[in-house]
Amino acid sequence: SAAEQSAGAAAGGPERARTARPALRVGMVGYAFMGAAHSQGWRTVGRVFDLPLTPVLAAICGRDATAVRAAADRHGWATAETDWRALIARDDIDLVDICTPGDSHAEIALAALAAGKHVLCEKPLANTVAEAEAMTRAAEAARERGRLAMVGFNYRRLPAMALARRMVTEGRIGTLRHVRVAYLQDWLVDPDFPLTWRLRKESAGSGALGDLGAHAVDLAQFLAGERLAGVSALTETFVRERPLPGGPTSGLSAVASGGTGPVTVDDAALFAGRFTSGALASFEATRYATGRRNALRIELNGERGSLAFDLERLNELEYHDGTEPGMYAGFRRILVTEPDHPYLHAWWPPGHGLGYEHTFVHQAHDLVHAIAEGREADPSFADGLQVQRVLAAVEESAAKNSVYTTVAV
Ligand code: SOE
Repeated sequence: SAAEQSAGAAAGGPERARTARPALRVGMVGYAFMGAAHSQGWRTVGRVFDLPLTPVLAAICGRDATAVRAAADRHGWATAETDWRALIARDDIDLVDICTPGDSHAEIALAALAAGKHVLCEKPLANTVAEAEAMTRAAEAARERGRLAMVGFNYRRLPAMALARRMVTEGRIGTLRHVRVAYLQDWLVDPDFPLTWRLRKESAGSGALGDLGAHAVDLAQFLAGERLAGVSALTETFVRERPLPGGPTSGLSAVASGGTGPVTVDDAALFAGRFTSGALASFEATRYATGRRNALRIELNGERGSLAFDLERLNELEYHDGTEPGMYAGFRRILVTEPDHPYLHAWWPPGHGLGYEHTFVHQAHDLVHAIAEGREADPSFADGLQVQRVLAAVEESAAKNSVYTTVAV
């Protein structure tokens, strides 16, 4: 219990035990937005949760020696490398965490798995289905040697989403009929926003589709507990030419320099999908929803009830129990901050909510447990591959003006 934990800590119990646990030495490639988020996860997880292995922030890697050294100091990494191959060659690294743009995921993951490392790879798993297939084959071979490969769909680790999954499993909404997901951002509304890597097919694979739609698809499949068997889609690129970026980008912001270049990815994707059970889903992913900064909304409707979630109110989950008498029924708000809610026993007293960054702490928590307990990583590279297949089907369907396109499940 929480009380036992704090009593133990006061007596030096878990604190002593924690340091005596074997280390899991992490080497991370990339140090921008996701690098900072993953650093936060690795740095914090062992201080909050009582883990079977102790994550050690052993090395961070990036091409710019000065910038990566500064990132190491800021985020608490012991050493810095400028070549990911050198990082992977080190025998004091157990796990490689890939936080680079999609065009290098496959190469780094394949090399890390071949070198006997565990791997955590940011979403989307790769830029193409072929790359994701090769990564999944390598992950399956590595699994036989006791190495795990996980894809970073962090929103599964929101306590409200983990609770929603539990409620679906418990039958609280009954047979699923609909899933409705919208992942809305607005950082591209300005046509003068520069042409950063996220807007180029060769670096990002796709646009809003792979960046936001991948989360939407993974979350929908995770909550439903089943896969999409086909989609019908529309995509659009609203601004086709943008200023070239000058200097470093930070987070989602960047500075323009002279000249312009073509946008080679989608700005928005809209698609309908059918689950293997026949339940229907709708998806919207856009970077042009003015005023919606990072709004991920998802609703599930089942024969017995419904669940609804909004990332802008991430400590809340709405639940309608359709079996209650109509007179008194209606959506009610579950405040997901109780110690019995997923992940929350280790955090604050009830009502003292969590935020975006905690998803990365929980992701690290789940991966450490899977490694220590010899379980399959969840979501695995095979799950990441299946999302990639859905993204490819969306592109194929959109190219054929929304012709229904099946997905291999
Ligand atoms: C940018 O759209 C982005 O940082 C995504 O790449 C992340 O996956 C998402 O969590 C937040 O928005």
